[in-house]
This record gives sequence, structure tokens and C-alpha cells, in this order.
Amino acid sequence: MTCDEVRETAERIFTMDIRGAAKIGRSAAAALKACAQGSTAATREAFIKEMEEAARALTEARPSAVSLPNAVRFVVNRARTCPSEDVAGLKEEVAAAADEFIENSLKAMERISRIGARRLSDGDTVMTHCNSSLALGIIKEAWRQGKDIRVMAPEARPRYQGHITARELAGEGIPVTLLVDSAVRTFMKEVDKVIVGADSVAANGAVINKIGTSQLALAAHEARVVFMVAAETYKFHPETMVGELVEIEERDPAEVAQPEDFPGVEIRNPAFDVTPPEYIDLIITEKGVIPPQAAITIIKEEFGWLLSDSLE
Ligand code: RUB
Repeated sequence: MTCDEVRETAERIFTMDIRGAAKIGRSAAAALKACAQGSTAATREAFIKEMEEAARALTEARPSAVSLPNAVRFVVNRARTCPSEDVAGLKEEVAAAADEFIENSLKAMERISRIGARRLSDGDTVMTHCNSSLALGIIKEAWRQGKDIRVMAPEARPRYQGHITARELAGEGIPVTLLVDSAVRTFMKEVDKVIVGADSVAANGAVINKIGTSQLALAAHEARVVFMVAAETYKFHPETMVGELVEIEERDPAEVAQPEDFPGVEIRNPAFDVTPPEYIDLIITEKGVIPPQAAITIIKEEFGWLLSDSLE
């Protein structure tokens, strides 16, 4: 039985009230902290079991954003590796780890915004997809620096996160054009750079992001437009190094169309797709700009401890 904070957060992640990989990771960390603080566990063993159950409930909420298991692992592992038998000490450890994850995540976003803004030039037209806080962070930073940027935002059916992007940028005074998803190739000839976010980056450098991202990548490749991904290192997927595939979330068909209006018709609704590394020019991380082929180095650096331990 998990605590209320974890149940509520897992539900809000599932229903997409909390969405976007970075925010999902930070909310999971905050839920674990709240759960630890309210825990009535009397022993170390009971406390760790409670944290592990909470971790599982959160991780099961959405499968494609590795920020979720990576955040949860970061926090719960601190309790697991803390030698204290004292539950109060373990609670503090969990709270400190959650705060650290959230702070690191926000700092990484600031750094990626600054690094990425260097790749945008005055006069650029930038296409993005869905609503990525990291991709928009870069665009807003370049704008703040005085670069004259225009943005093209596909609507991102079926949930229309492109509307959030268009409103967010317009709110900052940034010129933005909203497009239907099928207009991406038509407009690519007017675009200088594409910047998208990531839910997961696999060991081979493939990027999992909102459905339609790989079409942007193909169109950009054809039009010789630079295709960039903005992703903190906690979006890199350690399990892909030992052969696991990233699960692509398939959501309720009713998000696409009402099944009762289409008797005899199958409706599919995958929420993400995979962009192969061949179509990605660079990935902007808080550790610097890397080619997709260097994803494996990031995974070894960040998650090496895990690979030699529980994944075997
Ligand atoms: C969101 C999406 C975003 C990534 C990165 O999908 O695909 O591009 O999560 O976002 P959904 P961020 O709306 O289904 O969660 O850069 O904010 O982490």
C-alpha cells in the first residue's frame, strides 16, 4: 500500500496532468520525499520496502520516459546504500537525495539552455515538436540574448502539446507559427534548425520522443537542416546498454477518435517514436554537446555503477 502523495503523483503522471520527461522525473522525486517524510515504518527493512513499493508505483505510471525510473533510482538508492538502521536518518537521506535530484535537474536545464542558445543564430527559423521544456529553454535563452528567432510548432496530435508550446512562446513575445503535423515537410524548407526534447536516449544514440519526431528528423535530413536534441544525462537509458528496448507507450484509442464512431476499425495511438542516430546531428546535454554516437559514454559515466550491479 503506497502513500497518498505517491498514488496521486502516479495518477497525475498517467493522466498527463504532469507531463514532459523532466517534470515527470522531478515530481516523482518530490513524491518520494513526501512519502518518506510521512512514513510510519518502524524498522529500516520496512522503510526500504515502503520506498521500493512507492518507486514501483511511480515507475509504472508511464513507460517511455526514462527520467522516471532514473529519478526514482537516484532517490531510493540513497536509502538502500545508507548504512543507518535509524529510520529518521534514512528519511533525511531520501529527502536530501530528492532535493538534490530536483536541483540538479533545474541546473542542467539552465546549462543546456545556455549551451544550446550558442547554436542558434540571429535570424534563425527553428522548428520544434510537442512541448519540451528543454527545447523551449534554449529558444527562450537565445531570444533573451537578443537573437531574432521565429519558431514553427506542429500541433502534436492527439494531445495537442504544440498548442502549449505556441502559447508559451507567444507569451514571451517570440514569433511562432502553429502547423498541422502533416505540414512539417512542406515548411521544412523555411527552417534553419530543428530542436526537440527527449523522453529517452538509447545506448546507440537513438532518441525516443513524441510521436512524429522521427518525421521531423527525416524531413530535416532531406532538406539538410540541422537536427538537435536537448536532453539532460538522466534521460539516457542505462538498460538499453544491456539489450533492453525502450517501451513505446500506447495510449487510449479514444484520444485519437471515439471507437464507437468507427465500428470495425482498429485505432492505434502510440505516444512516442524512435529517431535513429543517423538523423541526429547533436545532443545537447548539461555536460556539453555530443554526437549521438557518444551516448554510450554518457551511460557508462552516469550509470556504470548500475550496469556492473543490478542489471546483470
Ligand atoms: C512530451 C515529450 C517531450 C519530452 C521532453 O510528451 O515528448 O518532448 O518529454 O520534454 P508527453 P522535457 O506530453 O506525452 O509527456 O524537455 O520537458 O523533459
